[in-house]
Amino acid sequence: MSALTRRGFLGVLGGTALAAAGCAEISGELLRSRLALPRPFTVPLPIPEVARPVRPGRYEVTQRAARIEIIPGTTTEVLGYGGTFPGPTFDLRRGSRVTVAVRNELSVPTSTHLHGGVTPPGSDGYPTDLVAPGGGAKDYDYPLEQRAATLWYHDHRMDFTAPQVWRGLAGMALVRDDEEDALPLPRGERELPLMICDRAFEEDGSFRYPSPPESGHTGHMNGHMNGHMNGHMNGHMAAVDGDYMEGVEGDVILVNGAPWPVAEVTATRYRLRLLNASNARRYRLRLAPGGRFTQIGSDSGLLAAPVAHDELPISPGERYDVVVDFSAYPVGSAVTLVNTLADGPARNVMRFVVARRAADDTAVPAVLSRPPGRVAPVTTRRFDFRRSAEGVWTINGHPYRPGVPLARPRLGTAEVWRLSSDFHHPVHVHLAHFLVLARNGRAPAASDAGWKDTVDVRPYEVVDVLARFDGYRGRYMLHCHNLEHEDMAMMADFEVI
Ligand SMILES: [Cu+2]
Repeated sequence: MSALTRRGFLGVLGGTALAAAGCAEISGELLRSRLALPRPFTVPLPIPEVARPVRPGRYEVTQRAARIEIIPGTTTEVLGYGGTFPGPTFDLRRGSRVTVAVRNELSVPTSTHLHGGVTPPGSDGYPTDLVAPGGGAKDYDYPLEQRAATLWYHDHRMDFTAPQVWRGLAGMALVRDDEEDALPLPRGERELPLMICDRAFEEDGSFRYPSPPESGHTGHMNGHMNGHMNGHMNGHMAAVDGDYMEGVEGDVILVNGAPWPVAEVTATRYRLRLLNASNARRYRLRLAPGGRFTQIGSDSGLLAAPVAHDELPISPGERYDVVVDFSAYPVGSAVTLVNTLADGPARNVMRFVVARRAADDTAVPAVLSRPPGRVAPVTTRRFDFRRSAEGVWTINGHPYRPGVPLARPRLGTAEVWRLSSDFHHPVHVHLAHFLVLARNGRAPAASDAGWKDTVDVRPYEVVDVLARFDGYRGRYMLHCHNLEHEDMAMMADFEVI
């Protein structure tokens, strides 16, 4: 990147030059760890605890700081749901309403968003709907009137989502239903939730994150970045150093919070629920020495029929529900999940070791489910995701303006939303689920199949999605799920009327 900082580079040359420079698939700036990286494939894959209700329909979880061992031989202070990273996995059922009482014993405010949830607006984790630090609490109400799917939850605090998720405030939530239960898919120990994210570490094992010095303090509501106040209710504060405004990528890949873990598997089918929980890093996942992913589900539930992939691109916030058949490998094989977009240590994700044969009565049926069909859109709207000349990330030219909806879709209707972009912007829509209709006017990618809530919009791409507004009226949002972009104002409200 020569002597220019990346920020200067972008500012001078813009994204076209960035793409031309061969960085077309890279969506952030690498932050290197200051400690010796651990050897890959030595730490066993952890499986997060499953949250237990305190009584039927009610969970209680406390956000607190805790010291855990992530890099062997060091400890890391995490901000965790339940003091763990990842937080506990919520194993939920369609139509079984639950309340999750979140108590905040951290020193920073939080707002919890159930990503992929069809959730009433008051429980959706609006960025200014804060739970106060030092003991504040909020009951989040999740009716879960939605199809079985792999969801996740994470902090959504205004301007500080990126550093707070980086420090640990994320976990998975699985919704199950009768339709899915009736399928002969792998389950139990052969169903693995895999939260993939990258991090960097300081020499002492603490998380490394490029916060500017002033954001070490709290209560800086009158701070702002690049002079940009533009209707921002509480002023805009950069939680990340400007050199990293493209997004922060770490050099250590964690799966379920462990660096490049290894999982012993039997020579049978496994269901892998893949989640990219990274702030900015995109992955193109492959199996080495070879193999296929049989995709059975997307962000928002089971596909109508399975789709085979040699590789899967996954941008921040996206999920793929896949089956891998390890009987295709000789016993004793090492099967490595790799990211072909990265070189160096971050190319590895995790490893499976095929330990022994075992009986397998599972199958991937040719018909998986009956997802909701397409309905005719009532209108088309455009949302342009772009870095402004002033150096903030905007939607339709505006940095985030809380309370100013860019759209008012009607409950029960569908709309085409045309998403255009100057860079990598994984666009996430709250509440509404959508089908990808087209990329640059052409057919979507095979990996775009199914109902989704997050779509990878790449530099100079125009992606058309058909979004259904079902569930609730009220205030929701769409935003870029590159968390640094999100914090630098690439969000907008919409109101379902
Ligand atoms: Cu973005």
